[in-house]
Amino acid sequence: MSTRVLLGVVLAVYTVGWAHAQASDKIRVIEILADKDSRYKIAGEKTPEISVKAGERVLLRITARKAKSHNRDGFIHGFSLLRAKDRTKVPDWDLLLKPGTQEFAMTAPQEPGDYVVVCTVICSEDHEGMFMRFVVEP
Ligand SMILES: [Cu+2]
Repeated sequence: MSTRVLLGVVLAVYTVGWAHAQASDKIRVIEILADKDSRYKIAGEKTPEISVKAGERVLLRITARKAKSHNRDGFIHGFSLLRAKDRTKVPDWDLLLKPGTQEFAMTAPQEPGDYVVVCTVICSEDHEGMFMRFVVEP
């Protein structure tokens, strides 16, 4: 293979890789830890908080670590979104977590405002403290 052909191949592979990276950039990935101490955590944030645009598509990559207990189906934490003002559930945002890392492709609520993420599995005696602020911006 000549150097020129080889360069062409390298360039083609590079270009395809770049195009792929551009395409996947369109969906924002939000990494969350649902930890064994019954707390949500986001790397680099002292108080974890998620902020999205109304209707934005996001990929939640959630790693769950088992706390003291789990529910009958083996889920170790939950991840449910409620509207802050009346604590009503947001449709489709009612996730259950297994041990390990899992991904969920989600669409943010259309209504801007304050929301709260709550754990729906009684994961330990500290389960009530497992929540996180979630803001939808216009
Ligand atoms: Cu929990």
